[in-house]
Amino acid sequence: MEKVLSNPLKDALKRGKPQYGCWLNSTTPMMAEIAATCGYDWLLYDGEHGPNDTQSLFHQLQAADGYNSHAVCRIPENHDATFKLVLDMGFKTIMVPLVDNKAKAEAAVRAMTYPPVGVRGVGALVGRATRWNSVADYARKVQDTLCLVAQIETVEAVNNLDEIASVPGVDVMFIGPADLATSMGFYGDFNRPEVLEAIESTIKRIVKLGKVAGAFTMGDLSRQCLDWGALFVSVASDLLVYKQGLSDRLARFNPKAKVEY
Ligand code: 3PY
Ligand code: MG
Repeated sequence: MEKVLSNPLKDALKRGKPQYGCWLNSTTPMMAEIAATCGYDWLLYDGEHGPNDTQSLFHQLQAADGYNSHAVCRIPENHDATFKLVLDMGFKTIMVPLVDNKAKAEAAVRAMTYPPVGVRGVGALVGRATRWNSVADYARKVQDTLCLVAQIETVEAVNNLDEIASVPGVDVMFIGPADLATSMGFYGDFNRPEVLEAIESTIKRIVKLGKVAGAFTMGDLSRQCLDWGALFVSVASDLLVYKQGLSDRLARFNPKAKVEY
């Protein structure tokens, strides 16, 4: 079980240790707990592209507590009220989609920080983050244990990379290849050479700027991103592994089985 006022993922990244993650879109506590038994450094609960709501995020977080995989929450948008909800639940690492410029990065940092610096509302004493008022001094001590992962996934964000990296409180800059490819005009196709070149050069620039680089990857791209200097890399997706595993199993016995759409 992870201590309330600690963030082993952030600590490991500071030490330059690669952290391998799994993307979870299945939205159920049982699937989250199964994933937590596999030894990933982090599990991402996807509030942007999965049918998650506040309750499902909360119950997955509870189910997978007690294992060693750090919980990361991707929120649906860069919105103050959403940060507040998931931070009060006890998520400490928050991924924010579409951080395209400095103003959006600063807004995310403010949403994760208590006044007078930021705008996070004070209510964690009735939340799981403080184990319901069991952790004294939470508000004063929590900030260093929070980790902000800003998604770099548009041409605009790549163009504004230096400015975004200059914002204190942005801990990780994380490439979303699908949105980046689409923003470059190649609808979702992140295997195109132009997109792979953009991913490589962006990771290398992030590292040069002194920030931790990350990327959503699968298969060969995971290895390449690690070789290019990324430390925070997703290497699996629960739903894609599930579907592939079920299809492969059936194909051994009935290679012709398929469903028409
Ligand atoms: C993307 O590829 O756009 C992501 O955000 C990763 O899911
Ligand atoms: Mg994306």
